[in-house]
Amino acid sequence: MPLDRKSAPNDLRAFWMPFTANRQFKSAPRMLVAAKDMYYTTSDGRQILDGTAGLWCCNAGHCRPKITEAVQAQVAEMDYAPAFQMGHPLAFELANRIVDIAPDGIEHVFYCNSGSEAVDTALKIALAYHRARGDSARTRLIGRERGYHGVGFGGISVGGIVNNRRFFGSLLTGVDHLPHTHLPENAFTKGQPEHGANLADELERIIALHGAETIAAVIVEPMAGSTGVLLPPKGYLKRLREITHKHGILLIFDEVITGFGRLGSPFAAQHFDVMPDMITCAKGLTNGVIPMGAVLTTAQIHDAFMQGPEHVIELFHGYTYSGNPVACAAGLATLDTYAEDGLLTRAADLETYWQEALHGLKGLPHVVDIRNMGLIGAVELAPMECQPGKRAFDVFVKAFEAGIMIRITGDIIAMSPPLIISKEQIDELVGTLAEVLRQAG
Ligand code: PXG
Repeated sequence: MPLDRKSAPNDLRAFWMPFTANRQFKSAPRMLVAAKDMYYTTSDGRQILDGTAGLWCCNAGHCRPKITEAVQAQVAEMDYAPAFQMGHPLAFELANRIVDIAPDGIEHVFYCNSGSEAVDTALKIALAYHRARGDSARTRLIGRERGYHGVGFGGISVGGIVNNRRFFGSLLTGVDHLPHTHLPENAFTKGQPEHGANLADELERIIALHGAETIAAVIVEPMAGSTGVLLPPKGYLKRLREITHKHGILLIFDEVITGFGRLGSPFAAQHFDVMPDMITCAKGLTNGVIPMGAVLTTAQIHDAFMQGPEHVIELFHGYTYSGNPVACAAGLATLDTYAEDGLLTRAADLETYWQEALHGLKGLPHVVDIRNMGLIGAVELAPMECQPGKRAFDVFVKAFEAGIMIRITGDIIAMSPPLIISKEQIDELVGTLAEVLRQAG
Protein backbone atom coordinates (compact mmCIF):
# COMPACT_ATOMS: atom_id res chain seq x y z
CA MET A 1 0.00 0.00 0.00
CA PRO A 2 1.46 3.43 -0.91
CA LEU A 3 1.79 4.89 2.57
CA ASP A 4 4.55 7.39 1.78
CA ARG A 5 2.65 10.66 1.73
CA LYS A 6 0.23 9.47 4.36
CA SER A 7 2.72 8.25 6.90
CA ALA A 8 5.28 11.02 6.45
CA PRO A 9 5.88 13.15 9.52
CA ASN A 10 3.78 16.24 9.28
CA ASP A 11 3.48 19.63 10.90
CA LEU A 12 0.24 19.48 12.85
CA ARG A 13 0.02 23.15 13.83
CA ALA A 14 -2.15 24.74 11.13
CA PHE A 15 -5.18 22.46 11.31
CA TRP A 16 -7.44 23.65 14.16
CA MET A 17 -9.31 20.41 14.69
CA PRO A 18 -13.09 20.35 15.26
CA PHE A 19 -14.55 19.06 18.54
CA THR A 20 -11.08 17.85 19.50
CA ALA A 21 -8.73 18.26 22.44
CA ASN A 22 -6.17 19.77 20.04
CA ARG A 23 -3.20 19.85 22.40
CA GLN A 24 -3.68 16.27 23.58
CA PHE A 25 -4.16 15.03 20.02
CA LYS A 26 -1.11 16.80 18.65
CA SER A 27 1.05 15.45 21.46
CA ALA A 28 -0.01 11.86 20.62
CA PRO A 29 -1.78 11.83 17.23
CA ARG A 30 -4.18 9.13 16.16
CA MET A 31 -3.77 9.14 12.38
CA LEU A 32 -6.04 7.16 10.07
CA VAL A 33 -4.78 6.61 6.55
CA ALA A 34 -6.98 3.96 4.95
CA ALA A 35 -10.27 2.15 5.50
CA LYS A 36 -11.98 -0.96 4.18
CA ASP A 37 -15.32 -2.42 5.26
CA MET A 38 -15.20 -2.64 9.11
CA TYR A 39 -11.60 -1.52 9.66
CA TYR A 40 -9.45 1.58 9.58
CA THR A 41 -5.70 1.42 9.06
CA THR A 42 -3.52 3.74 11.14
CA SER A 43 -0.36 5.47 9.93
CA ASP A 44 1.67 2.92 11.88
CA GLY A 45 -0.08 0.10 10.05
CA ARG A 46 -2.51 -1.09 12.74
CA GLN A 47 -6.05 -2.27 12.00
CA ILE A 48 -8.75 -0.53 14.03
CA LEU A 49 -12.24 -2.01 14.24
CA ASP A 50 -14.71 0.78 13.54
CA GLY A 51 -17.22 0.80 16.39
CA THR A 52 -18.76 4.11 15.38
CA ALA A 53 -19.24 4.00 11.58
CA GLY A 54 -16.81 6.91 11.38
CA LEU A 55 -18.93 9.57 13.04
CA TRP A 56 -22.18 7.57 12.80
CA CYS A 57 -22.16 7.97 9.03
CA CYS A 58 -20.51 5.03 7.22
CA ASN A 59 -23.50 2.72 7.63
CA ALA A 60 -22.43 0.40 4.79
CA GLY A 61 -18.82 0.24 5.99
CA HIS A 62 -15.84 1.76 4.25
CA CYS A 63 -14.76 2.09 0.63
CA ARG A 64 -17.66 0.11 -0.73
CA PRO A 65 -16.87 -0.45 -4.43
CA LYS A 66 -20.20 0.66 -5.88
CA ILE A 67 -20.08 4.00 -4.07
CA THR A 68 -16.41 4.59 -4.86
CA GLU A 69 -16.97 3.86 -8.54
CA ALA A 70 -20.08 6.04 -8.78
CA VAL A 71 -18.23 8.99 -7.26
CA GLN A 72 -15.22 8.47 -9.54
CA ALA A 73 -17.42 8.28 -12.64
CA GLN A 74 -19.54 11.30 -11.73
CA VAL A 75 -16.65 13.57 -10.85
CA ALA A 76 -15.15 12.84 -14.28
CA GLU A 77 -18.43 13.29 -16.17
CA MET A 78 -19.91 16.42 -14.60
CA ASP A 79 -18.12 17.69 -11.55
CA TYR A 80 -20.54 20.43 -10.58
CA ALA A 81 -23.82 21.91 -11.75
CA PRO A 82 -25.71 24.85 -10.26
CA ALA A 83 -28.92 23.94 -8.49
CA PHE A 84 -30.48 27.40 -8.55
CA GLN A 85 -32.78 27.69 -11.60
CA MET A 86 -30.96 24.70 -13.14
CA GLY A 87 -31.16 20.95 -12.64
CA HIS A 88 -29.42 17.68 -13.34
CA PRO A 89 -31.10 14.26 -13.46
CA LEU A 90 -29.37 12.63 -10.48
CA ALA A 91 -30.76 15.19 -8.02
CA PHE A 92 -34.32 14.34 -9.06
CA GLU A 93 -33.66 10.62 -9.14
CA LEU A 94 -32.12 10.61 -5.67
CA ALA A 95 -35.02 12.64 -4.23
CA ASN A 96 -37.47 10.08 -5.63
CA ARG A 97 -35.43 7.21 -4.21
CA ILE A 98 -35.33 8.82 -0.77
CA VAL A 99 -39.08 9.38 -0.84
CA ASP A 100 -39.52 5.69 -1.76
CA ILE A 101 -37.90 4.52 1.49
CA ALA A 102 -39.16 7.38 3.69
CA PRO A 103 -42.31 7.08 5.83
CA ASP A 104 -45.62 7.32 3.97
CA GLY A 105 -46.57 10.97 3.72
CA ILE A 106 -43.04 12.24 3.04
CA GLU A 107 -43.05 13.49 -0.53
CA HIS A 108 -40.35 16.15 -0.98
CA VAL A 109 -36.61 16.52 -0.45
CA PHE A 110 -34.65 19.76 0.05
CA TYR A 111 -30.87 19.25 -0.23
CA CYS A 112 -28.07 20.74 1.83
CA ASN A 113 -24.60 19.57 2.85
CA SER A 114 -24.67 18.50 6.48
CA GLY A 115 -26.87 17.74 9.42
CA SER A 116 -26.40 21.24 10.80
CA GLU A 117 -27.61 22.75 7.56
CA ALA A 118 -30.51 20.32 7.44
CA VAL A 119 -31.62 21.44 10.90
CA ASP A 120 -31.36 25.15 10.13
CA THR A 121 -33.17 24.53 6.84
CA ALA A 122 -36.01 22.66 8.58
CA LEU A 123 -36.41 25.39 11.20
CA LYS A 124 -36.54 28.05 8.46
CA ILE A 125 -39.06 26.02 6.45
CA ALA A 126 -41.22 25.70 9.59
CA LEU A 127 -41.24 29.46 10.15
CA ALA A 128 -41.84 30.26 6.48
CA TYR A 129 -44.56 27.61 6.22
CA HIS A 130 -46.70 29.20 8.91
CA ARG A 131 -46.11 32.62 7.39
CA ALA A 132 -47.07 31.37 3.91
CA ARG A 133 -50.38 30.24 5.40
CA GLY A 134 -50.99 33.58 7.07
CA ASP A 135 -50.19 32.21 10.54
CA SER A 136 -47.17 34.45 10.99
CA ALA A 137 -47.36 34.78 14.79
CA ARG A 138 -45.99 31.22 14.99
CA THR A 139 -42.31 32.04 15.45
CA ARG A 140 -41.30 30.08 18.53
CA LEU A 141 -39.21 26.93 18.28
CA ILE A 142 -39.10 24.22 20.92
CA GLY A 143 -36.14 21.88 21.36
CA ARG A 144 -35.14 19.62 24.23
CA GLU A 145 -32.52 19.54 26.94
CA ARG A 146 -29.54 17.39 25.91
CA GLY A 147 -30.68 17.53 22.29
CA TYR A 148 -28.02 17.81 19.58
CA HIS A 149 -29.00 19.48 16.34
CA GLY A 150 -25.65 20.42 14.90
CA VAL A 151 -23.70 23.61 15.29
CA GLY A 152 -25.49 26.29 13.26
CA PHE A 153 -27.08 29.09 15.26
CA GLY A 154 -30.51 27.53 14.79
CA GLY A 155 -29.27 24.11 15.82
CA ILE A 156 -27.46 25.25 18.96
CA SER A 157 -30.43 27.41 19.94
CA VAL A 158 -32.89 24.50 19.92
CA GLY A 159 -30.18 22.10 21.05
CA GLY A 160 -29.65 21.41 24.70
CA ILE A 161 -25.99 20.51 25.14
CA VAL A 162 -24.73 23.23 27.42
CA ASN A 163 -21.14 23.48 26.19
CA ASN A 164 -22.34 23.81 22.59
CA ARG A 165 -24.39 26.88 23.58
CA ARG A 166 -22.78 28.75 26.42
CA PHE A 167 -19.84 30.29 24.53
CA PHE A 168 -21.86 31.65 21.62
CA GLY A 169 -23.85 34.65 22.76
CA SER A 170 -27.57 35.05 22.97
CA LEU A 171 -28.54 32.59 20.20
CA LEU A 172 -32.02 32.68 18.61
CA THR A 173 -34.73 34.35 20.61
CA GLY A 174 -38.10 32.74 21.19
CA VAL A 175 -36.79 29.26 21.91
CA ASP A 176 -37.84 26.98 24.75
CA HIS A 177 -36.86 23.45 25.74
CA LEU A 178 -38.61 20.28 26.80
CA PRO A 179 -36.97 18.33 29.62
CA HIS A 180 -34.71 15.47 28.54
CA THR A 181 -35.96 11.93 29.01
CA HIS A 182 -32.95 10.37 30.69
CA LEU A 183 -34.24 8.96 33.99
CA PRO A 184 -32.12 7.03 36.51
CA GLU A 185 -34.91 4.51 37.08
CA ASN A 186 -34.44 3.32 33.49
CA ALA A 187 -30.79 2.28 34.05
CA PHE A 188 -29.76 -0.98 32.35
CA THR A 189 -32.97 -1.16 30.32
CA LYS A 190 -32.72 -3.29 27.21
CA GLY A 191 -34.37 -1.38 24.36
CA GLN A 192 -37.00 1.28 25.00
CA PRO A 193 -37.34 2.39 28.62
CA GLU A 194 -40.62 2.03 30.52
CA HIS A 195 -40.61 5.28 32.45
CA GLY A 196 -40.94 8.83 31.18
CA ALA A 197 -43.71 9.05 28.55
CA ASN A 198 -45.33 11.66 30.80
CA LEU A 199 -42.38 13.98 30.10
CA ALA A 200 -44.02 14.70 26.74
CA ASP A 201 -46.82 16.41 28.68
CA GLU A 202 -44.33 19.14 29.57
CA LEU A 203 -45.06 20.39 26.08
CA GLU A 204 -48.58 21.27 27.24
CA ARG A 205 -47.02 23.37 30.00
CA ILE A 206 -44.78 25.20 27.53
CA ILE A 207 -47.75 25.74 25.22
CA ALA A 208 -49.83 27.11 28.08
CA LEU A 209 -46.98 29.47 28.97
CA HIS A 210 -46.41 30.93 25.50
CA GLY A 211 -49.71 30.29 23.72
CA ALA A 212 -50.00 27.66 20.98
CA GLU A 213 -50.56 30.38 18.40
CA THR A 214 -46.93 31.55 18.88
CA ILE A 215 -45.25 28.16 18.42
CA ALA A 216 -44.01 27.06 14.99
CA ALA A 217 -42.34 23.73 15.62
CA VAL A 218 -40.97 21.18 18.03
CA ILE A 219 -37.71 19.49 17.06
CA VAL A 220 -36.37 16.32 18.71
CA GLU A 221 -34.09 13.46 17.87
CA PRO A 222 -36.36 10.40 18.02
CA MET A 223 -33.37 8.77 19.71
CA ALA A 224 -30.77 11.22 20.97
CA GLY A 225 -27.35 10.08 19.76
CA SER A 226 -24.56 12.57 20.43
CA THR A 227 -25.67 13.35 23.93
CA GLY A 228 -25.02 9.76 24.91
CA VAL A 229 -27.71 7.54 23.37
CA LEU A 230 -30.88 8.57 25.19
CA LEU A 231 -33.78 6.38 24.15
CA PRO A 232 -37.37 7.63 23.98
CA PRO A 233 -39.53 6.14 26.73
CA LYS A 234 -42.36 3.94 25.49
CA GLY A 235 -45.23 6.12 24.29
CA TYR A 236 -43.27 9.38 24.51
CA LEU A 237 -43.00 10.17 20.80
CA LYS A 238 -46.64 9.31 20.11
CA ARG A 239 -47.66 11.68 22.87
CA LEU A 240 -45.51 14.48 21.42
CA ARG A 241 -47.20 13.88 18.07
CA GLU A 242 -50.69 14.04 19.60
CA ILE A 243 -49.96 17.29 21.41
CA THR A 244 -48.31 18.98 18.42
CA HIS A 245 -51.22 17.92 16.18
CA LYS A 246 -53.77 19.23 18.64
CA HIS A 247 -52.14 22.67 18.66
CA GLY A 248 -51.20 23.03 14.98
CA ILE A 249 -47.48 22.81 15.77
CA LEU A 250 -45.09 21.12 13.34
CA LEU A 251 -43.07 18.16 14.58
CA ILE A 252 -39.55 17.76 13.20
CA PHE A 253 -37.60 14.54 13.73
CA ASP A 254 -33.87 15.07 13.52
CA GLU A 255 -32.80 11.75 12.01
CA VAL A 256 -29.23 12.67 11.17
CA ILE A 257 -28.12 9.64 13.18
CA THR A 258 -31.22 7.43 13.13
CA GLY A 259 -31.83 7.78 9.38
CA PHE A 260 -30.74 5.01 7.01
CA GLY A 261 -31.12 1.91 9.07
CA ARG A 262 -29.53 2.58 12.46
CA LEU A 263 -32.57 1.31 14.41
CA GLY A 264 -33.55 -1.45 12.00
CA SER A 265 -35.93 0.56 9.79
CA PRO A 266 -34.98 3.08 7.10
CA PHE A 267 -36.03 5.89 9.45
CA ALA A 268 -36.83 6.01 13.16
CA ALA A 269 -40.25 7.46 12.30
CA GLN A 270 -41.13 4.06 10.83
CA HIS A 271 -39.54 2.19 13.71
CA PHE A 272 -41.60 4.09 16.29
CA ASP A 273 -44.62 4.42 13.97
CA VAL A 274 -44.85 8.16 14.53
CA MET A 275 -45.12 10.42 11.51
CA PRO A 276 -43.47 13.84 11.82
CA ASP A 277 -44.01 16.76 9.44
CA MET A 278 -40.34 16.97 8.54
CA ILE A 279 -37.28 14.74 8.84
CA THR A 280 -33.72 16.00 8.77
CA CYS A 281 -31.02 13.61 7.59
CA ALA A 282 -27.37 13.57 6.47
CA LYS A 283 -24.51 11.16 7.36
CA GLY A 284 -25.80 7.78 6.11
CA LEU A 285 -27.45 9.47 3.12
CA THR A 286 -24.13 9.17 1.25
CA ASN A 287 -22.47 6.68 3.60
CA GLY A 288 -20.38 9.65 4.77
CA VAL A 289 -18.45 9.61 1.50
CA ILE A 290 -19.44 13.04 0.15
CA PRO A 291 -21.03 15.62 2.45
CA MET A 292 -24.78 15.81 1.96
CA GLY A 293 -27.83 16.52 4.07
CA ALA A 294 -31.52 16.80 3.34
CA VAL A 295 -34.85 17.90 4.77
CA LEU A 296 -37.75 15.61 3.94
CA THR A 297 -41.22 17.15 4.07
CA THR A 298 -44.85 16.29 3.59
CA ALA A 299 -46.81 17.55 0.59
CA GLN A 300 -48.78 19.79 2.94
CA ILE A 301 -45.65 21.75 3.83
CA HIS A 302 -44.24 21.88 0.32
CA ASP A 303 -47.55 22.78 -1.30
CA ALA A 304 -48.14 25.70 1.06
CA PHE A 305 -45.24 27.44 -0.69
CA MET A 306 -46.43 26.70 -4.24
CA GLN A 307 -48.55 29.80 -4.73
CA GLY A 308 -48.21 33.25 -6.27
CA PRO A 309 -46.78 34.08 -9.71
CA GLU A 310 -44.92 31.14 -11.26
CA HIS A 311 -41.71 33.01 -12.06
CA VAL A 312 -41.17 33.95 -8.40
CA ILE A 313 -38.89 31.88 -6.16
CA GLU A 314 -41.07 30.16 -3.53
CA LEU A 315 -38.45 29.62 -0.79
CA PHE A 316 -35.54 32.02 -0.42
CA HIS A 317 -33.11 29.41 0.81
CA GLY A 318 -30.50 27.05 -0.63
CA TYR A 319 -26.76 26.35 -0.83
CA THR A 320 -24.19 26.45 -3.63
CA TYR A 321 -23.79 22.72 -3.14
CA SER A 322 -27.47 21.76 -2.70
CA GLY A 323 -27.86 18.62 -4.81
CA ASN A 324 -24.20 18.56 -5.85
CA PRO A 325 -23.93 15.94 -8.65
CA VAL A 326 -21.08 14.00 -7.05
CA ALA A 327 -22.97 13.86 -3.73
CA CYS A 328 -26.09 12.70 -5.60
CA ALA A 329 -24.08 9.95 -7.32
CA ALA A 330 -22.75 8.89 -3.92
CA GLY A 331 -26.29 8.95 -2.48
CA LEU A 332 -27.74 6.79 -5.26
CA ALA A 333 -24.93 4.24 -5.03
CA THR A 334 -25.31 4.23 -1.24
CA LEU A 335 -29.03 3.47 -1.48
CA ASP A 336 -28.22 0.68 -3.98
CA THR A 337 -25.66 -0.76 -1.59
CA TYR A 338 -28.09 -0.59 1.34
CA ALA A 339 -30.72 -2.39 -0.77
CA GLU A 340 -28.35 -5.06 -2.11
CA ASP A 341 -27.02 -5.90 1.36
CA GLY A 342 -30.36 -5.50 3.17
CA LEU A 343 -28.73 -2.96 5.47
CA LEU A 344 -31.76 -0.77 6.19
CA THR A 345 -33.27 -3.58 8.25
CA ARG A 346 -30.13 -5.49 9.29
CA ALA A 347 -29.90 -3.72 12.66
CA ALA A 348 -33.20 -5.36 13.61
CA ASP A 349 -31.76 -8.83 12.91
CA LEU A 350 -28.63 -8.16 14.96
CA GLU A 351 -30.31 -6.21 17.76
CA THR A 352 -30.64 -9.09 20.24
CA TYR A 353 -27.08 -10.29 19.74
CA TRP A 354 -25.76 -6.73 20.09
CA GLN A 355 -27.91 -6.13 23.15
CA GLU A 356 -26.76 -9.25 24.97
CA ALA A 357 -23.10 -8.57 24.14
CA LEU A 358 -23.32 -5.00 25.43
CA HIS A 359 -25.23 -5.83 28.59
CA GLY A 360 -22.52 -8.40 29.33
CA LEU A 361 -20.41 -5.40 30.38
CA LYS A 362 -22.63 -4.88 33.43
CA GLY A 363 -20.62 -5.26 36.61
CA LEU A 364 -17.32 -4.06 35.11
CA PRO A 365 -15.60 -1.25 37.03
CA HIS A 366 -17.46 2.08 37.10
CA VAL A 367 -20.24 0.97 34.69
CA VAL A 368 -23.41 2.70 35.92
CA ASP A 369 -25.72 2.17 32.93
CA ILE A 370 -25.92 0.34 29.62
CA ARG A 371 -28.57 1.09 27.00
CA ASN A 372 -29.17 -0.06 23.45
CA MET A 373 -31.48 -0.11 20.47
CA GLY A 374 -30.98 -1.26 16.87
CA LEU A 375 -27.22 -1.15 16.28
CA ILE A 376 -26.53 1.59 18.74
CA GLY A 377 -25.44 1.35 22.32
CA ALA A 378 -24.00 3.27 25.23
CA VAL A 379 -22.04 2.38 28.32
CA GLU A 380 -22.14 5.07 30.98
CA LEU A 381 -19.30 5.32 33.50
CA ALA A 382 -19.27 6.99 36.88
CA PRO A 383 -17.24 10.21 36.56
CA MET A 384 -13.92 10.60 38.37
CA GLU A 385 -14.15 12.94 41.28
CA CYS A 386 -13.67 16.56 40.12
CA GLN A 387 -12.71 15.43 36.60
CA PRO A 388 -15.88 14.88 34.57
CA GLY A 389 -15.19 13.23 31.22
CA LYS A 390 -11.69 12.09 32.16
CA ARG A 391 -12.57 8.46 32.84
CA ALA A 392 -14.25 7.94 29.47
CA PHE A 393 -11.53 9.90 27.67
CA ASP A 394 -8.88 7.58 29.09
CA VAL A 395 -10.93 4.58 28.00
CA PHE A 396 -11.28 6.06 24.52
CA VAL A 397 -7.51 6.51 24.16
CA LYS A 398 -6.75 3.04 25.53
CA ALA A 399 -9.44 1.47 23.33
CA PHE A 400 -7.83 3.00 20.25
CA GLU A 401 -4.48 1.62 21.32
CA ALA A 402 -6.17 -1.77 21.78
CA GLY A 403 -7.61 -1.67 18.24
CA ILE A 404 -11.19 -0.37 18.48
CA MET A 405 -12.75 2.99 17.71
CA ILE A 406 -15.47 4.18 20.09
CA ARG A 407 -16.99 7.63 20.76
CA ILE A 408 -17.30 9.40 24.04
CA THR A 409 -19.43 12.23 25.30
CA GLY A 410 -18.82 13.21 28.89
CA ASP A 411 -18.41 9.89 30.68
CA ILE A 412 -20.61 8.01 28.23
CA ILE A 413 -19.15 5.62 25.67
CA ALA A 414 -21.27 5.44 22.52
CA MET A 415 -21.05 2.81 19.80
CA SER A 416 -22.78 2.64 16.43
CA PRO A 417 -20.86 0.27 14.18
CA PRO A 418 -21.37 0.00 10.44
CA LEU A 419 -24.50 -2.04 9.74
CA ILE A 420 -22.38 -4.69 7.99
CA ILE A 421 -20.80 -5.78 11.28
CA SER A 422 -20.65 -9.55 11.85
CA LYS A 423 -21.38 -11.31 15.15
CA GLU A 424 -17.66 -12.12 15.46
CA GLN A 425 -16.85 -8.44 15.07
CA ILE A 426 -19.45 -7.54 17.72
CA ASP A 427 -17.62 -9.95 20.02
CA GLU A 428 -14.29 -8.35 19.09
CA LEU A 429 -15.60 -4.83 19.73
CA VAL A 430 -17.32 -5.56 23.02
CA GLY A 431 -14.61 -7.99 24.18
CA THR A 432 -11.86 -5.43 23.61
CA LEU A 433 -13.89 -2.76 25.39
CA ALA A 434 -14.43 -5.13 28.32
CA GLU A 435 -10.69 -5.70 28.57
CA VAL A 436 -9.97 -1.96 28.49
CA LEU A 437 -12.63 -1.29 31.16
CA ARG A 438 -11.18 -4.01 33.36
CA GLN A 439 -7.68 -2.57 33.05
CA ALA A 440 -8.87 1.01 33.54
CA GLY A 441 -10.76 -0.04 36.66
N1 PXG B 1 -28.40 16.49 14.18
C1 PXG B 1 -28.04 15.36 14.80
C2 PXG B 1 -29.11 14.55 15.48
C3 PXG B 1 -26.72 14.93 14.79
O1 PXG B 1 -26.39 13.81 15.43
C4 PXG B 1 -26.18 16.88 13.48
C5 PXG B 1 -27.50 17.24 13.53
C6 PXG B 1 -25.20 17.75 12.77
O2 PXG B 1 -24.71 17.13 11.64
P1 PXG B 1 -23.36 17.66 10.95
O3 PXG B 1 -23.35 16.91 9.64
O4 PXG B 1 -23.53 19.12 10.75
O5 PXG B 1 -22.23 17.32 11.87
C7 PXG B 1 -25.77 15.70 14.12
C8 PXG B 1 -24.32 15.33 14.08
C9 PXG B 1 -20.91 12.21 18.05
C10 PXG B 1 -21.11 13.07 16.84
O6 PXG B 1 -19.98 11.45 18.10
C11 PXG B 1 -22.38 13.31 16.43
C12 PXG B 1 -22.60 14.13 15.34
C13 PXG B 1 -21.53 14.66 14.66
C14 PXG B 1 -20.24 14.38 15.07
C15 PXG B 1 -20.02 13.58 16.17
O7 PXG B 1 -21.74 12.24 18.93
N2 PXG B 1 -23.92 14.37 15.00
